[in-house]
Amino acid sequence: MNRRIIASLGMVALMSAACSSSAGSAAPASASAGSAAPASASAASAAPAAGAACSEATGTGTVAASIKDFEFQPAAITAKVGDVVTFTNTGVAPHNATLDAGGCGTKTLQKGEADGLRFTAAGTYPFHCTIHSQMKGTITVGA
Ligand SMILES: [Cu+2]
Repeated sequence: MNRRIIASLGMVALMSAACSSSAGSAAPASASAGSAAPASASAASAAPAAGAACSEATGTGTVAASIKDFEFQPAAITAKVGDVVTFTNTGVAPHNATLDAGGCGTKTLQKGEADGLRFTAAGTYPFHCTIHSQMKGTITVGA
């Protein structure tokens, strides 16, 4: 009896260990999205899921948007496939623009810094600032 209990406890331990390690590697972006600055770096490089349609593109873009404290301007951005949407932080606080779906986002921008996102597929891409989750916007990419 005791051996069966010990054996099944061992199974549970094994299963939960396997479970937590696979969950940990599957979605690091969304898990850390609420936290802060380092999230954008890992989100940009980590998950190619939504990133297939979007990649970080430094330099100037064909569509300009600004990030003020604490809103995106405009919040509804329109672009075409192949465009780089460049965000410039004109506020004092650090901000970023990260797709809600994960896998793609700007680096965290200090005041005056800019970073862009290049889109390779049409679609509607809601995004937010991972530092201030109330900051939201949508990028609509047309063909
Ligand atoms: Cu922000």
